[in-house]
Amino acid sequence: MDFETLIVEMRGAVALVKINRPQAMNALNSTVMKELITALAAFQHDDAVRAVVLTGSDKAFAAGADVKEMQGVAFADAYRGDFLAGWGEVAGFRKPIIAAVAGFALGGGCELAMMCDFIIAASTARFGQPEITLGIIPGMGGTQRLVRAIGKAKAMDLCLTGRMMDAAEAENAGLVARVVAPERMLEEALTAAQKIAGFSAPSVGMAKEAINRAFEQPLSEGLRFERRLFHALFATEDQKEGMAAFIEKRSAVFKDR
Ligand code: CO8
Repeated sequence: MDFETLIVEMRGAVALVKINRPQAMNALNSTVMKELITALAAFQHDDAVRAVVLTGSDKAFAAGADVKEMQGVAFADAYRGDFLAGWGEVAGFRKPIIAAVAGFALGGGCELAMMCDFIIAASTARFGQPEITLGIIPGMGGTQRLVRAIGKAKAMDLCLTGRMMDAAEAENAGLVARVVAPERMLEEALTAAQKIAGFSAPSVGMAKEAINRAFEQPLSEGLRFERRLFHALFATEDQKEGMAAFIEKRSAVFKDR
């Protein structure tokens, strides 16, 4: 796949997607959005892609939406065109997607990382929602996903002051799953993605779906939803294979059936 703002490489069954706008700290302009949506739509239908790692450069995962592109936007156009709504497609991606974050993940960059299933960060990573300094607020989930990830106190602190959080604070707060040395970050994310890619796709997909459902409904409904998916997996060949492999002390060979 050839893109202007993305570099896509296959690493086994994992698609590695790098945001590549070095001149603008990987700011997320409309081309990045369109290209990422196009890439994810292609991955969704490609059986060779079993997981995705989304990353940036060592300086910036993404320093936010492109301020230079946004500056002249008028309210009526933003409203009528549902400006930035397309980014929701990333959150709706059904295969596993890991954000591998080094350097700045600010504004839309932090929001994009939070749309992924989990974040593996380099110790250099810095997260923040500096929109308030520009006279706006987060527009793609910052006020909502951040509260769920790190709670009201820190979400308010970040969104109201515009300050940045380093990787250690982000890990302590629960935004980040793992923090590793910068030179190990990509390997760590690719290894995690390869591991997930080796499991049965229906169980991976259902685990993701059930966890995401926790944000949408009360506990009793979430537990019922989880249990129904759990029951459903007993209809798969992979459940029989996974359990037989455990009992026979061998590795499971999953067929996604
Ligand atoms: N947009 C456009 N250009 C940018 C952006 C950006 N967000 N960030 C950096 N750049 C550009 C700079 O303008 C500069 O370009 P030039 O060389 O032409 O002047 C180049 O990248 C390098 O940047 P700096 O010289 O500023 O580099 P520093 O190392 O001094 O600073 C920072 C790095 C701290 C990251 C700094 O660039 C910065 O503060 N950037 C802006 C961060 C920001 O405010 N982000 C929030 C944007 S608003 C937003 O994201 C709304 C979200 C809505 C939803 C979006 C969905 C994805």
